[in-house]
Amino acid sequence: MGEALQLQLLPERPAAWPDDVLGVATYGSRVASGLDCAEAVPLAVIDMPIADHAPDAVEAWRSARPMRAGHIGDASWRANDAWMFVAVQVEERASLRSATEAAYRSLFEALATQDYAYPVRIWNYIADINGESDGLERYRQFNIGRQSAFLGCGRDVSGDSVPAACALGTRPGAPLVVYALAGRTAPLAIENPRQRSAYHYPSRYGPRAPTFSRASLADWDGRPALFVSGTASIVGHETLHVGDVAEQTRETLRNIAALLDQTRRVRGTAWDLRDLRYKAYVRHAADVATVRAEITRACGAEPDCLYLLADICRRDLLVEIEAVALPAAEAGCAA
Ligand code: 3EB
Repeated sequence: MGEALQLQLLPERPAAWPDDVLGVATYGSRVASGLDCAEAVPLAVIDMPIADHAPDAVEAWRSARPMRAGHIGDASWRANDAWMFVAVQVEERASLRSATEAAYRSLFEALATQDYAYPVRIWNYIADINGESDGLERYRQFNIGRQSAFLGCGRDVSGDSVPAACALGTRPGAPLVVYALAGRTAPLAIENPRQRSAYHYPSRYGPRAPTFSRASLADWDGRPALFVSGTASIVGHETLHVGDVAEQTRETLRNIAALLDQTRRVRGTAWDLRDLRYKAYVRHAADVATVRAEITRACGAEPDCLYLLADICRRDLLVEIEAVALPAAEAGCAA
């Protein structure tokens, strides 16, 4: 693997992690959920079934430069001079809101110890995301805790420095799992002209708006990497095509295409839907074939996409799609 950030998807955990692994997220319901602190690399274990029969999917982030690693609070991290990966796991004790605040404080603390000022992309996995506890939908509680940690740590909750993110549901009782990639230079947040910025959603979606940008463009050594947040069938701030998974998938892909257009306008990059690598979260197993067919049609050929079964943060959403475009690996480097 080369020096630029790389993402590799493996069918199972290798016996040992290569030296250039920054951090790992595993999906699947075979392994126990949680974060394994005994591992040599930060490992976010997400208890989420894979749609393709495969028991596990291992998402390994790699970058061939000298690494250091550590733990602080609930966070486990590994970093080189360009990228930092942080995995956080918090058991929910008092409330999801306080667990979220604790997770984010650990995340920001880990970044600060290594002078990584800029979280670029954050993945959030929340047990029973559409359930209710303490009289409020759990995703809304999560949003309160997240926003209050951002504010408490002196971070903006709107505008250019808000990281890209996603937030999906896991099994009730699972711990809160958050993982992130961060950099030392400010990424550019990209918003979607078709959608209200999530940090400006009206309060009918919850007392505190979600703190995330639609995409984040990082530039390392002149090579841009684009992280597209979880994207759904939302135009303005409203869910469209309730009950119609094919139309929701098409609307979601129109949103991602609009983000790529916007990225082209602000930075002159030239990515197209077919250049991205995807993760698709599908609420109902019976809808996976439809989602796959729509993604394949929009890309012109079947893209690299991991299909997962998950609850989405609004009850009326049936699908959410995230994506990345990474610099090509340098020629001549062994895999
Ligand atoms: C949306 O656009 C759909 O709370 O971090 C997408 C990506 C969504 C990230 C988050 C939520 C989040 O509002 C949901």
